[in-house]
Amino acid sequence: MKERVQKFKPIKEELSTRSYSFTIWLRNLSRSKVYSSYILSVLLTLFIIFITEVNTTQTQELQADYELLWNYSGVSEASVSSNSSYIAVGGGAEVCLLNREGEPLWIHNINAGRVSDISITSDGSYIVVGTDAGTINLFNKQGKILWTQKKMLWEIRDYNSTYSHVSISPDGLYIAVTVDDNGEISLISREGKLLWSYKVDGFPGCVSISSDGLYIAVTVMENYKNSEILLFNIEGNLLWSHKVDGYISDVSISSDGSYIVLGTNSRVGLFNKQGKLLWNYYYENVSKWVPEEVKTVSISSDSSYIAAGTDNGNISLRNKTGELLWSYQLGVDIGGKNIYDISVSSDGSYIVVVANSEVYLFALMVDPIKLILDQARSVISQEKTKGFIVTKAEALFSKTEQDFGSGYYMRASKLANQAKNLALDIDQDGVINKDDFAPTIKNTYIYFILTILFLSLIFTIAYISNKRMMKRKTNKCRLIIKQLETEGCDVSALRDRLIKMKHLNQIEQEFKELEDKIQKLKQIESEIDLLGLECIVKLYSSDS
Ligand SMILES: [Ca+2]
Ligand SMILES: [Ca+2]
Repeated sequence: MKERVQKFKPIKEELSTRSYSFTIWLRNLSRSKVYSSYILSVLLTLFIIFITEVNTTQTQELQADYELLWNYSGVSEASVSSNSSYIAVGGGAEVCLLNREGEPLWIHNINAGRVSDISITSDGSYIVVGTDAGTINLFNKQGKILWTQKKMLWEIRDYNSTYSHVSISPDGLYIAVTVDDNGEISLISREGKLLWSYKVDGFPGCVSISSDGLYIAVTVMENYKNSEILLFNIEGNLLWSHKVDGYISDVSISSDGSYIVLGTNSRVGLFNKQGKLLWNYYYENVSKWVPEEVKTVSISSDSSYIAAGTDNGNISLRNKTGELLWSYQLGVDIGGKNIYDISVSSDGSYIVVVANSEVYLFALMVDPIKLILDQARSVISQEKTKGFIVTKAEALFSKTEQDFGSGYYMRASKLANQAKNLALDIDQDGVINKDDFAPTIKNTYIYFILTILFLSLIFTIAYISNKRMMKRKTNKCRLIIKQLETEGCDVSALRDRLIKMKHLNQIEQEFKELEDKIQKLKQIESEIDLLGLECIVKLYSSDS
């Protein structure tokens, strides 16, 4: 046994050398560890890409500042088209369409009742008017009354009711109506056909339909203490409902139905499409006993801006996260006007407010927007002169100018910032052109490729070192086998097996077994030599 240990000593020494340790490390790496480190690196690279993408898509929040353009008397309800080209207003029996300058385009006197609600399509093509005499009327842009719904509902159903609230989808295809007296919510087509009705337990109040007409938000007053907000789909199925303490004064849904804003008592609340309350903003009490009541709310169709008006004349504009962007106090000299209707244009550039029988148009101040556009324009031309291809930025900027010309100031400012960012960082990897070692290729892609190359290198080194080690071991085995063959042993089967082996540890095992066998054979050989032939004959005869 001693001899065997000594014989293996040189191999052990070899094992302890540094180069061998590195080979072992690589060999281990070539198995399970390398896969986990490979996956980890890929995930890390993807994470970097994700972070960079998120960073580049972030847009600057504009600090809004509005100015009062004009006001118009004799109004109780108002609704604004997408870029404030048209403002439909109603007061008493009069329905009027105003242009952006506050000039009446036409005035129409309805036959029965007073205007209780008004809603205009995004392009101003259709105006739906609800009255307290239980009628709904559809007007076109020219002021022609297309139909009046009274006969159908009153004759088919045997009750008198008041259409208190109406909302037309911005494309004008659907009109959502609530009938408070009989507790019904109805959806009517533009042609005046009743599509469905839904009976609720209580008095339905405000209604708001999304741009694509796919969602309808309705408020219901259950009793004097509790209200409820309901969301329906286009087929009239109730998607969810949410109970609210107190009285809900107004509801407004964004274009795609993603957000629903609610005005109730002294708070404004924002819900998502799934009915989850995202945030609440509470107004402080005006006096010790009287809270500031939220009377009206409106969300821009792009869901970026939420306007709210209170009975104390407070107008506020918030972003989706609830952060206050702008606020204004209407009628400070008379202790605040009672705001009862508010309507924000599609991109938040205009806010129409109705208070104390007057309609006010607030517009975003254009000078700061002009400045943003000028900055973007100069950055794009600068980058162009540096030799960067800025066609994407230029295309976006021309859209920006179009938007600005059409009165979509908020959108124009956002697009201008995006165009500027696109020109400054043409590959949108978060590194500006002048600091970017590859301005036209996203750096994360380069890092990703480098990671792949590095891992491939590790794989190759591990593979080669493994192969070398195997070769060394097999050669050693071959030598022993050869020696055994010259000594007259038949080891052909063992030789074939060793050559076919693909794994190092398998060869090592075989090699060890082989060494053991050789040792045993040598031991027997020496024993035979020592004992001599006589003893063997003796042993043989005693065994038998
Ligand atoms: Ca870049
Ligand atoms: Ca780059």
